[in-house]
Amino acid sequence: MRTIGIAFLVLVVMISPAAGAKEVYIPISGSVGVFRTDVRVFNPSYTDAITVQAYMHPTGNVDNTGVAPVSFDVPARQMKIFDDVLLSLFNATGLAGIRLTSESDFAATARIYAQASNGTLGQFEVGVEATDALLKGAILQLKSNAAFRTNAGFQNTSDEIATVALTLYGKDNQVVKESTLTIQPRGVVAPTEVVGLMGGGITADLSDCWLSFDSNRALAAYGSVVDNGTTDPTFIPAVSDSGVKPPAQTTKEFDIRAQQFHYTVTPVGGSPTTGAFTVNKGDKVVLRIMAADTTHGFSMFPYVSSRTLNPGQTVTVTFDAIESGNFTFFCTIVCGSGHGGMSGTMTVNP
Ligand SMILES: [Cu+2]
Repeated sequence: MRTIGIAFLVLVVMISPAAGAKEVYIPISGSVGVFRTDVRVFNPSYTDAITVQAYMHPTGNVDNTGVAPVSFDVPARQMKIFDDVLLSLFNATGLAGIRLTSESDFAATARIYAQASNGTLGQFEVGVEATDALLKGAILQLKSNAAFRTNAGFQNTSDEIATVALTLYGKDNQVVKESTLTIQPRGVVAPTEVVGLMGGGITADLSDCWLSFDSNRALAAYGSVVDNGTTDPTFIPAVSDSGVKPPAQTTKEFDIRAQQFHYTVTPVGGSPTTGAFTVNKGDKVVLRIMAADTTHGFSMFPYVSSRTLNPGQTVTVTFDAIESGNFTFFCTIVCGSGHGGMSGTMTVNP
């Protein structure tokens, strides 16, 4: 009993993150050409120094799971300065996302900027906490036309491949294009002009547009809109997208032939049956009903009100199968000795 108790305690300690443990992503940083990135790491504790592990994840959508961390301490109540972070912290250049972890609480922010002859031109960058990385998100307020360009970038916060469905919406909020992006474990997709990111071939008005993503792994995602006239850049963090896309509606079509004293039902592309057919809840149902010999009727409460079927004429009815169950249809015109038994059943599966 005591052994079991100790084993349980050890297990709990192993799977519980330490109080205040934190993980923060800087989705893009650069030390290349005129671009530099400054990072600040803040230790909120009044009493204790903290130790932070920093991982540099180069862009290029490569598997970065093998990257070893660099470790640094932040004394109590201090903001640690990493100007030109790739060079100062990792002794590296290029473009990379950064992952910061600690057993203690901390915060991290960044500024990515271009160096010009008369100063710098840059944008603030949110440090994305792991708990704020998104499976489904939207990047709003994007612009891609002659006046502005828009880049979007992604950092995979997991050790697994991320499969990401991207949907670009234009100025009229209609879907412009859908695309799939595969991101390697811990991979970083460099800021990519949104038209190219979606595979090109876009003529829609993108002067105000937005991008949604739906991923099986959590992402740190952002957009960056640059004024082509001034090169003024704005960093746009992704926001959560809680919308759930309804499944596409399926249309089921049937030809129904009424004759003394039964209904023959033939699904489009299928084999005829007598007096029965089946659809699924939510389907759009199209019935093309005709009388083959004499005048018959067709009624199926609550989906189809009573119709008269004159020989040679086809009556088409369309409805959404919103309610599941079995629904009886029957003849409403006295058509002979077997009229009373002339019926059938539509089954709507849940
Ligand atoms: Cu009848």
